Amino acid sequence: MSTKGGELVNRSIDQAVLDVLNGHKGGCKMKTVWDRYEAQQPQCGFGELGVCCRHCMQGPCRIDPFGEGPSRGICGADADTIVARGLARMVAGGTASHSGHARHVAHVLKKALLGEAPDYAVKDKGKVEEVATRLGIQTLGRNVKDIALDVANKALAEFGDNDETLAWVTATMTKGRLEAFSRLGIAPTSIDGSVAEVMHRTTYGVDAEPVNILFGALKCALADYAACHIAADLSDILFGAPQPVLSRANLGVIRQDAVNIALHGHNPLLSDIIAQVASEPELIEAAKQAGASGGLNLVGICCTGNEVMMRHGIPLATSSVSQETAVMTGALDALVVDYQCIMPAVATAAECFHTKIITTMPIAKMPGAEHIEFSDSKAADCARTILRKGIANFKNRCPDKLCIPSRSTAVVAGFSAEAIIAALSKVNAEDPLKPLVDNIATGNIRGICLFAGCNSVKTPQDRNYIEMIKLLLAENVLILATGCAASAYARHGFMTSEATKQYAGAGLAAVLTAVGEAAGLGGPLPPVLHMGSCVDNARPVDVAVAVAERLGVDLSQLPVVASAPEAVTEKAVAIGAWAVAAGLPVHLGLAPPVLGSVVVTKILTSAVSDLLGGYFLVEPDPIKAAKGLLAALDQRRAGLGL
Ligand code: BF8
Ligand code: SF4
Repeated sequence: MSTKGGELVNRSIDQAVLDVLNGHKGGCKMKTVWDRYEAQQPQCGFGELGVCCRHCMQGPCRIDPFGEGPSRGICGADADTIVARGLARMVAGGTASHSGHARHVAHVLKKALLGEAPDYAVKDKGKVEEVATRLGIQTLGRNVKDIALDVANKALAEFGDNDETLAWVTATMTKGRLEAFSRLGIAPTSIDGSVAEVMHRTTYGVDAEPVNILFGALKCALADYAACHIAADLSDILFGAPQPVLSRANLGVIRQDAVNIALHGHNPLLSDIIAQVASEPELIEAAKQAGASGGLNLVGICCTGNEVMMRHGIPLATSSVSQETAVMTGALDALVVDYQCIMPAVATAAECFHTKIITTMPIAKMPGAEHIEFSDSKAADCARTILRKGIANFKNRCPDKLCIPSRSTAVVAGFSAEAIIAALSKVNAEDPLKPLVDNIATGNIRGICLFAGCNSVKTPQDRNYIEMIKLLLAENVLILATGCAASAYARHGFMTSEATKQYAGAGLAAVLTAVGEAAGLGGPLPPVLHMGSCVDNARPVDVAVAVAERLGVDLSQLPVVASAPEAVTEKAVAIGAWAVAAGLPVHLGLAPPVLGSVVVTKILTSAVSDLLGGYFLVEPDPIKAAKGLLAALDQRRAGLGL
């Protein structure tokens, strides 16, 4: 088995993934994402540069990047227009996904409060108060259900027609950001409206001005930010704000002696209920009766995995690009999916094994899968039905096909903004942010880097993450992580006290030790704080905004940067765009399809910085990328006189 990049090792640096790729018993029919990537070579250069357009049926049109062929599409659109339109549509796709997730949670919260979804209830009363207060909803003397209903209604109103800027933007951003958004005309007033507007302005014969299109994309991206924040807030209300929790990560969490059921996708609405009912004695007994002495074992994949790890300590099996390897262990009795980042290839992989693929959402079905429709009015019954399917499938497991790597690492996850503030308050109860701010000022913490985004087949899985972080930690940069970035650091052992001792520079290690010990963890905080799934990227913003307000500066002045070194999805593009709007330098390890336009590339990598402070930094080499981020942090420190 070879690949474009050479040996198998070039597919991933996760040894558990390599163990399965090397040792699986799926036979020669078994193909993975890496085989299919190889079969796609060479990929279309026009597409890679973003200079092809299919927005009308006169096309497809493509622009010759070398200047020898057509410089305009049939309608007259040039490379700048075509690239900007394509990028804006990626942002709209990402926003539609996050906002679909957020709307779903908001509807279920409302139904729960009206008694129409009896398996859900307000779990975190403190969060209801916190969100309501932030939004200016009256809380004094009111019962929590009424307050929560106002929050749910306010969230649902964000999707429709509004005259004002979205409440979740106004209530969670700095004054300086809000002024910049209004000055540039990018403050969104409707989540659905922003997505629809991008689709409108990028259709045949509407917006041809690349700068104007990019402003439209930024407005949509800010709607994506609001949607992510709503999803995180409302999930906390229903299921509790995460608190530090011990767990494990990597394929070794799949157990030979148990019925293994993987939860994959993004939305916790079903997976949290599955996590709750999985401890019912009848189900555990049923698993034992089926022959699994170890009972029931839930594991997570992708962001659903992050959600259930953060709230229930359920171990994480693997991340997006390696999702097929979970099936290839031969020990996954069911793979339960909701939506987003689920490769249809899991059903193809399951043809070589016994795994039952179960789809649950009406908008996300897949050939080869069994569909058990999720009903929020009967969520627990639905969860039990799914678990029983997995249990019943245990008997079909073929012992000859097992290939479970023994590798897994310990993880401390669950660092919501609330959990971070709570840990800091153990050091200074009066002023919890003071230890953080003081240590940034002294340089013990040189800056903060948020790692987000996916694992891509275009680079060895996890390599960029791991090489970058080793350098950044040694240079005293505190790391926050979400999504598949969090998965990478979890699987490689960066979310433990030991990792702080091994990798953090002296200043950072001292701070993490002081906070960890004060918080009663019996050792340092991990050097990488797992803040959750991709919608949870709103959580680090909350921390950064609190720090900015404490210092009386704007987000664009803080020594805070972000990186998506292996980004894949439209959702990652939307998040990257709003992080730039929030004022952050944002590193991308793989170039998005924009390089066919010099104008768009220059705007994204430099001109936007004059307007918003944030900008994209594209650098495939992880060491150069880490150095670039350090330089950006130092520039900001100098700007603050540090
Ligand atoms: O929302 S990091 S591959 S799993 S898109 Fe998907 Fe990317 Fe993973 Fe979560 Ni986020
Ligand atoms: Fe070609 Fe213009 Fe149609 Fe795009 S919108 S396919 S550039 S004619």
